[in-house]
Amino acid sequence: MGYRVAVVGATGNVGREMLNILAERQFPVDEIAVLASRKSMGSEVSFGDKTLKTKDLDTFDFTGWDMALFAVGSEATSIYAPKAAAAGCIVIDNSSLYRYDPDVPLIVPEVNPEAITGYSKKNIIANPNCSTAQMVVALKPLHDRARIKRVVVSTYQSVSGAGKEGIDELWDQTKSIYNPVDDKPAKKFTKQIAFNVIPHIDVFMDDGSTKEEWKMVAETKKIVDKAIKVTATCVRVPVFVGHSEAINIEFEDFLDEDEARDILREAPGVMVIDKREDGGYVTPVECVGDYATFISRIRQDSTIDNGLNLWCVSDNLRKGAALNAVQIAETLGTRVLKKG
Ligand code: 11C
Repeated sequence: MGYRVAVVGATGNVGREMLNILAERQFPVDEIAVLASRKSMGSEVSFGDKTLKTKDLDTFDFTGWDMALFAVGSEATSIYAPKAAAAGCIVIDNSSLYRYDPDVPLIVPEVNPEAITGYSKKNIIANPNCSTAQMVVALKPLHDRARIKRVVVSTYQSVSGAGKEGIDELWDQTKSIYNPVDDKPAKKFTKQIAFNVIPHIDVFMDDGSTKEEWKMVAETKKIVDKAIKVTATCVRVPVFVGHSEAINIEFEDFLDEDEARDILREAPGVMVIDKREDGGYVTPVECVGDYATFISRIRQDSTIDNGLNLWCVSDNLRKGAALNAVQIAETLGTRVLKKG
């Protein structure tokens, strides 16, 4: 016996990846509903070897459905997630709406699967921001060994984090560089993204940081340990898929780079590719379509007593969004619902 699963926002980049990953991982599905806004109603999406027609989210009755994977913005989530949850359907939400709610668990299955039981207060589980998800998969096993005091992270985030409009803007601007008559001014991003980098993701906060940077701080504390201090600089780069991060970590205890490499090699969800030679590291184009969080360039930071540097790359549409949501569904299945 399997589950009755709804995918909300099934025509978007993340919704389509959720369907691909549910099929790839053979999640035990008895029935699947693909839901979208009325304007996309009737669009077709793939689920394994089947083609499914989307249904209208607005009129869908969630009663009797086990779980709904939400991949829509916070505004639509604020309307439909409480409706689904009230009908007894457990919501796994990819938006930021519930992440910081103390009554909603924020889950990365490799890191804090035990916290999933907290879902019952609101019938909602939150999926973290993509840049946090890949970082905490790398931090957790190192924290367990040597206690992390402080993290300094700089991100190099792909345009797919900003959705289809972000992808289109990089594509169109890149082409227009070679055809200046067809000028494509910045619309989705605040400055030209083709052949450029932009140190600004999401809105500005009062302290001068951006919301994306704030999310990395707040979410790392909620998922791993509230004692960990994080400071982040988040940057958009002209890459289609795959977020990269340069992470500097200060520990309470000494951790040798070779031991760190061994710990990460054993860690769930992590793939270490770390040869000290030309090309002996992972770049975003190589991680597209993969499940793993890739770690390279592991090395001691000799400017402090207990410091390490590393390079962390992952597919932001997968581990950063759809894969993590499906892993939450799997964890819910094995730890709570126990049907599959
Ligand atoms: C980006 N990280 O790359 C964002 C996208 O809070 O779920 C995901 C935003 C979020 O633009």
